[in-house]
Amino acid sequence: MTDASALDRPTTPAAATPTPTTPAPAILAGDRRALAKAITLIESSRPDHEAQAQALLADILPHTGRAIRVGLSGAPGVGKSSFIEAFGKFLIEAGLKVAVLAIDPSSTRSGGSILGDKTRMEQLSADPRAFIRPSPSGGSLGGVARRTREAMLLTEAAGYDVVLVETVGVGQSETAVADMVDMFVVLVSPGGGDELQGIKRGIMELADLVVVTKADGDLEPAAKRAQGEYRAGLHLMRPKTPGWTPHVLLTSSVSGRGLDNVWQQIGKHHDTLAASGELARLRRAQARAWMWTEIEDQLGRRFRAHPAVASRLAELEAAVTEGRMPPTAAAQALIAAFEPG
Ligand SMILES: Nc1nc2c(ncn2[C@@H]2O[C@H](COP(=O)(O)OP(=O)(O)OP(=O)(O)O)[C@@H](O)[C@H]2O)c(=O)[nH]1
Ligand SMILES: [Mg+2]
Repeated sequence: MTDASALDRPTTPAAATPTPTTPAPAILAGDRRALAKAITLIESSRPDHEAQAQALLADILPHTGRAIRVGLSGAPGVGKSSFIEAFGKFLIEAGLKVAVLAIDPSSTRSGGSILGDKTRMEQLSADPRAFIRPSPSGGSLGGVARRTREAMLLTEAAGYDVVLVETVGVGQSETAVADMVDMFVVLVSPGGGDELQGIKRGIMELADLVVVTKADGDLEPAAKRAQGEYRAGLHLMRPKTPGWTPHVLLTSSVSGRGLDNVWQQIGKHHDTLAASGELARLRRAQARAWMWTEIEDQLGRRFRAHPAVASRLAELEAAVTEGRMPPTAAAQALIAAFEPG
C-alpha cells in the first residue's frame, strides 16, 4: 500500500524559490486561492495572460511530477462522480491531498461534468485537503487537454499527492486523458446488458485497472457477473504495460467496498512502473508528445491566420472538395503561400 511518504514529497516546498513577483511561491506554499487563480490564468486565451501563464509554468516546473496521476473514465451514469467523492474521501482520510480535474470538451453540461453534479461531491469539495476543478469549457479537445495538463502540473506544485483526471467515456477524450496520466482506470457498471461494450469500443485497451461500480444491494450479483466477464475479456488482450496485469475490482461508493483495493492497485502499479523505469520513460514520452502536439497546434493556427494563406484557403479547399485539384498539390500551394521562397 502506498502512503504519503512513499510519494517522496519534499519537506520544504521550494528549493529554488522563484521571484516574488510571480504567484509561484503562493502556489508552492499550498495556497488554494492562488492555485485556482493560476488555473484561470492558464485557461485564458489573452496573449498577455498566455505569456504570464507560460512564465509561471516554467517557474513551478521543478516542483512538479511528485503526484500519482490517475485517469478515470466511464460511460455516462456509471458512477464516476460518486466514486470520486467516496474514493477522494478515502484518500484524504489516509492523509493524502487530492486534486480532481476533468476533461469534458462537449461542454453540454454547464460548467463541465464536475461542477454540474457538485452535489455528488459535496463533502469532497468542501474539504480543504481536496481541490476540485471542472473541465475548462469550450475549444477543441486539444486545447481543453492542454489546459488540463497544465492544471495538473500546478496542482502537483501545490503539493497534491494524487491527481484524478475524470472524463466521460465518449469520443477521443479518454485517449487524451490516458496520454497525460500514469495509470488509466475504467469504470463499468453492473448489468444493463452493457458488459464488454467497452471492450468493443477499444477503451479497455487503455485500462490499467477496471473498477466495477455499484457492487451493493440488488446489484451485487450483476456486479460479480460483470467482473467475471471483464476478467475474461481482458485475459484475451495484449497487456498494455509490460509487467502489469490489469485487475477487475468490485466497488461500491455507497458502502465503501473495494476502495482500499483500488488504492492498493494504484500504489502497486506506481511502484512496479517506478521500479522498472517505465514510469520515467512514460512521462518523458508524454512530455515529448505534448511538445509536438503544441508545435502542430500552434503552427496550424498561425498557418490559418496567415494573410496569404487565408486569402487562398477557401478557393483551394473548394478545388479539393470538388475534385478539381489533388489535395497534396493544394497543400503545397498553401504552404508556398505561407513561406514564400
Ligand atoms: N447502488 C449504487 N448506486 C450508485 C453507486 N454509485 C453511483 N450510483 C448511482 O448511479 C447514478 C449515477 O451516478 P454518478 O456518480 O452521477 O455517475 P457519473 O458517471 O458521474 O454520471 P455522469 O456524470 O452523468 O456521466 C446515481 O443515481 C447514483 O446514485 C453505488 O456505488 N451504488
Ligand atoms: Mg458525473
